Amino acid sequence: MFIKTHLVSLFALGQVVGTIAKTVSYDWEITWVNAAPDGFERPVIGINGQWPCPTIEASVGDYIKVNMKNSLGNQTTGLHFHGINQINTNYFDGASMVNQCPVPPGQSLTYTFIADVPGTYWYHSHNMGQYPDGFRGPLIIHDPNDPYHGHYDEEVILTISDWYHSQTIPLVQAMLSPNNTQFRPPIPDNIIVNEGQTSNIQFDIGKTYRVRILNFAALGSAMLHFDSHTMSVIQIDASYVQKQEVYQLRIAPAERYDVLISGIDRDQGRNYPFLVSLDINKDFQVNPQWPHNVTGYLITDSKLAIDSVDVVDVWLPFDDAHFVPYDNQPALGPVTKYWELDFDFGLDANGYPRAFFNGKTYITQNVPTLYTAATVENNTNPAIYGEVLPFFAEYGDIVQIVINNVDSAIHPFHLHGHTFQVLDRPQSGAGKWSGSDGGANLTPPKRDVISVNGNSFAVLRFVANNPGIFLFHCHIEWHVEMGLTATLIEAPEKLKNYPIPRDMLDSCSAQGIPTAGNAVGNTDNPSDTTGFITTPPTSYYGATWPAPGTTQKRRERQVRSKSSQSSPREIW
Ligand SMILES: *[C@@H]1O[C@H](CO)[C@@H](O)[C@H](O)[C@H]1NC(C)=O
Ligand SMILES: *[C@@H]1O[C@H](CO)[C@@H](O)[C@H](O)[C@H]1NC(C)=O
Ligand SMILES: *[C@@H]1O[C@H](CO)[C@@H](O)[C@H](O)[C@H]1NC(C)=O
Ligand SMILES: *[C@@H]1O[C@H](CO)[C@@H](O)[C@H](O)[C@H]1NC(C)=O
Ligand SMILES: [Cu+2]
Repeated sequence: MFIKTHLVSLFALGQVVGTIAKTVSYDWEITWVNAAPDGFERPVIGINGQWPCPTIEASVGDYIKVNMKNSLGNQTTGLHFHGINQINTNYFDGASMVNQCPVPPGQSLTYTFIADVPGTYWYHSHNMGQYPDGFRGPLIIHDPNDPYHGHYDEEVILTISDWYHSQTIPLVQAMLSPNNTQFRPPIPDNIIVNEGQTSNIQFDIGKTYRVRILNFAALGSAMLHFDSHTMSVIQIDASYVQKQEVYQLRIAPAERYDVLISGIDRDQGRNYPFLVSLDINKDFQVNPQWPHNVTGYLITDSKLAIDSVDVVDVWLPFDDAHFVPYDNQPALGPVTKYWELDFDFGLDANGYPRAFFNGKTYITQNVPTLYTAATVENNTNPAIYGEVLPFFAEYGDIVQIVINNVDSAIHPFHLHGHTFQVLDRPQSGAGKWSGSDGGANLTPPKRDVISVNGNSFAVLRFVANNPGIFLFHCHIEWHVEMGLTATLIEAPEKLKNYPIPRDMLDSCSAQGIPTAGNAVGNTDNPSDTTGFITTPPTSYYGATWPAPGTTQKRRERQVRSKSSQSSPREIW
């Protein structure tokens, strides 16, 4: 039934783009494998016994279907498709305990969604800080109607990431300990490019290359420079822009840039270096350190030497608040909902380091937020969701997000389910938003991640036209684990009775996680907050399965949810 209904719309879309839509299917078994991307061998999370993880590729209008089996043995998992808006398929957005239950070892899930907007995306685990252990890969949606068709000859992918020799769990355990009074995140051991350390791109004189650049990092931004070649940026976070020449880019965690680079006559007779530096500074403009670099080469002739270096004295990357959207769309307005978030670090009630929005830290609850919204009659009552920092937007609202960063470091913020307009994003030290729209960009760039400078702010806008539960969070994965997340509850009236796929409900019941009711699974009296988790746990086990000490609690919950009559509507 699920597949059939979608086949109808798929056919219709296929006609619009003038190509035959197809389903691209992937059968993925998730396992531990050993890899040594920088020469140091460690266990990483791979797919079908391989690492790096494969690239998903589709064309606009296609269906992407991923059959995922968790064979990790000792951790739960899940998949999020970063930048895909999951219109009408909010249960496939993949954030654990938000849109789905984590998938325990031995269980499988199928994600099926439409490749609706062309561009460069990625997929990654959105479960307990798991993607820095390697579970991530590119997701490319090709555009038969690319406005830059004919401007380039070949495509290549360039992924960049920070890299750690320890696994996520011990790193986060050390970070979330009371003696970490400086709120220090784990510091990367290295930088990797295309999940390794040699990055050579075949580069023919006379050809133009579309380089799809992605940053998979958990902390560090990437500084990128192609020596005396300019990059012509054509897309940012899967959003077309007016072609913009740049010499240097700073690519924050989770951001994507599609750039064109041409092999010109001057390049003849040598292989050309490019430099990728990992930015682990709070603010790269103040006494920066650059301990991790990779030099890659544009190979014009493999018989020639590969030895020159690209030296950068000062990084002055293009200000990414100044791109112009390809469609010149003006700023949305008038604003009908204001969402202001002041972000800071602090200690929780037990003295553990946490990150706060408006004085509150995100605490994972016992029922996925979507399942609460789908099953509780009054789903506009914030109290039923627990400490997930809920914010409500009605269908059609024009929402303005203001994020005030009172920390001296730069943080990249991401909203699920939308591309937003960046109306204002001033330099470091600009202070808090003044409350006026002065300085707002009238044709703001659109994207899904924005770097907010230190002691400064950003003003973002989007239309609430995608009913669902969407996280807004810092994409420094370590800060997610510190609680730097809020929840957008979008068009709650359209979430009542939202259907949930059978295999997703199965992965909840396999762990005794309730699938209906308030944040603790109370279906009889959802406004009763008894039993809610209101302080963050004092021990951290990440995605460890089984989670130490939770067996008894889960069994109790199982009893409670079995006794209840209501459960979400299923999709078969
Ligand atoms: C905090 O204590 C743990 C051991 O209890 C130690 O491994 C860690 O290095 C300490 N961290 C800091 C910031 O002092
Ligand atoms: C890395 O590159 C930067 C230029 O971006 C340079 O200043 C720095 O010294 C290099 N670091 C190392 C360890 O070579
Ligand atoms: C839903 O909950 C909110 C917040 O508690 C309350 O203001 C509102 O009256 C409730 N609506 C209904 C229909 O009970
Ligand atoms: C799970 O298995 C991997 C691979 O053997 C191992 O490195 C890791 O420490 C184990 N434990 C957890 C909780 O991930
Ligand atoms: Cu952050």
